[in-house]
Amino acid sequence: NFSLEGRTYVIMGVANKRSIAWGIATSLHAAGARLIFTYANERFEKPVRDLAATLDGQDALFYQCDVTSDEAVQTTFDQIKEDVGTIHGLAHCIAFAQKEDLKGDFVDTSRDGYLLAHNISAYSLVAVSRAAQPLMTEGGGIVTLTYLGGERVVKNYNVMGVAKASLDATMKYLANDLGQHGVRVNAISAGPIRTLSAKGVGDFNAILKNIEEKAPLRRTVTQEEVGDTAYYLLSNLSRGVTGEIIHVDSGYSILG
Ligand code: 0WD
Repeated sequence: NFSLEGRTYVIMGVANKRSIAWGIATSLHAAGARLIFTYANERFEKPVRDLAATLDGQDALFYQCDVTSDEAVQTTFDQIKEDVGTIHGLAHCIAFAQKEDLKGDFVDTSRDGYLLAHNISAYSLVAVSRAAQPLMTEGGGIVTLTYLGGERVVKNYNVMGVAKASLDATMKYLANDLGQHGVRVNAISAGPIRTLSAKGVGDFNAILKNIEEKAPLRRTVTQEEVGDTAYYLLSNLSRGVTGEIIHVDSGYSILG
């Protein structure tokens, strides 16, 4: 039940070695899984291929998939179906908002900025789940990444917090739809981690420092720690768990 030998997982959202998606990739690889990587555009193809080449004995596959296009998402999963047939799960590690919407007052968010953040960060989970579910012929797991800013107001997180609230609800409705097909859908609420995307959030260093001072574990979390929880959620160990948000955040979310 611990091994992912003979199982295939799609990992969406590796931008570089700091990406949370990469932490998930290394955890699943260590458990014996076969990996399929998708990247948003050709700019990320080489970095993703180079990273995957560092995984010993991994025979990974690579596909371009811009999640803002339903056609691109469908084409990607059609191609994966043709190339490998069955998949056992998917990690959705994708989000985007305009930098100007990640500081100042939320009330100033433009309609375009609001829609863009929701399109890439929340709707994409619907599009991807719809396309991936038919490939999970032996059942499977879908994991997405969320953040505390969707549950409460976190300074500067603004429109991304509202998009994460939508993502959390999206995850639950999908869990209800896909459960009958043996597909479980869950989210990991990660504590702040320094990544490319995190750079866009205003005063991110202050957010990290606050965790080190106040979180029960008095430290921030790592990509690997998020990766190991994704491994749990994508393995049989969590077979009774769906529609759940697990906080991997040094306990910060329990604080008032
Ligand atoms: O503190 C953090 N870093 C946290 C991140 C705390 C809690 C949650 N998260 C979430 C993020 O919101 C996101 O959903 O984790 C997920 C992964 O984020 P990350 O690992 O922090 O960020 P990063 O390494 O930048 O990967 C995000 C990737 C993009 O990278 P770029 O360089 O383009 O920003 O999301 C992908 C892309 O690879 N992405 C897309 N993929 C397909 N189609 C698209 C798109 N249109 N747009 C962005």
